[in-house]
Amino acid sequence: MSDQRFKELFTRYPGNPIIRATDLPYKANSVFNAGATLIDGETLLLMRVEDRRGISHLTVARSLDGITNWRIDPGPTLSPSPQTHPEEVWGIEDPRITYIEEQKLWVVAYTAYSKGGPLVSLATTRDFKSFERKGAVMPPEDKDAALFPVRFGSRWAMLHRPVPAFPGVGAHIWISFSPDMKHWGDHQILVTARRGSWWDANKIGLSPPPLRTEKGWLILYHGVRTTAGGCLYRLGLALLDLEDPTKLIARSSEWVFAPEEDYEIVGDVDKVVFPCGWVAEGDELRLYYGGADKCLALATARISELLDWLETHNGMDWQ
Ligand code: BMA
Repeated sequence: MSDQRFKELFTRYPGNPIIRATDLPYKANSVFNAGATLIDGETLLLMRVEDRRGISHLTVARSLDGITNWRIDPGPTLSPSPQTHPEEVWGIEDPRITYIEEQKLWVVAYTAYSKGGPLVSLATTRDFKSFERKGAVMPPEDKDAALFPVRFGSRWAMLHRPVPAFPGVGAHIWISFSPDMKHWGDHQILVTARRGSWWDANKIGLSPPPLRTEKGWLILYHGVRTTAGGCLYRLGLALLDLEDPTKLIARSSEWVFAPEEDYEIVGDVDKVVFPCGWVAEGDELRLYYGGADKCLALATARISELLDWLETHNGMDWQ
């Protein structure tokens, strides 16, 4: 339980978890880590569903208020396709959705679990019924990717998290650019994992896609702290320059959200909060996150409060 003496930036929906495996119209082990967007006046979640072989696919749920009465597709919406895309042989996971106004379509960045390790794949859709795959765009090991919704100059930009071959150097968030969303280059390290005892030491990754605000691109990222009792997944904030997203202008010192409730502490992987999507309506933000790799939960926040807090808790000097 959170400490009631201090106001938290994110408020959990009291009816959490909002979706469990038993809410699905078919048999599955778990439902978690959903991408989110608005479509036809409704909230759409593209949920990671792990079946009882251990292989994940993606399934759509829709709701008018984004909180209750989820209507879930009768079967998997997007299944791995190892015949046409061998890199999807062990499943597809953790989708992040970006709406590209210029092309009137959504780009889904997801993890394809290949025999060489997890990598970044992209697919596009106009209706979340049919999808067009662009295929693998980053080699393994790489995940936690999402596109920005606009071009910078003539190029698209993507955040992602490659894992280096040398474990000692840390896994950081990178930014890369592309003329066509298929061929990516100009790779640069953007947000580095801290070291030592920090909550975001050694391994970090993007959570939902970057969110445009008047002060910059708002980033929510997870920090993976390795402890004697296993890994702890917690969330912090960062801000990138609006015109030049290679410029990190603020970064939180403290984490802003951490596993506290039973459904976040105990599951298939304990002590994990893992958001892949958020939806902004005015100043109100709805964050959708996986709880302990087992269920889906919701928390809300005010964008203005997150930005104000980041100004007073900027930990840029503490790398
Ligand atoms: C990450 C991803 C997530 C998962 C998390 C905790 O590496 O695989 O899908 O929620 O680990 O197990």
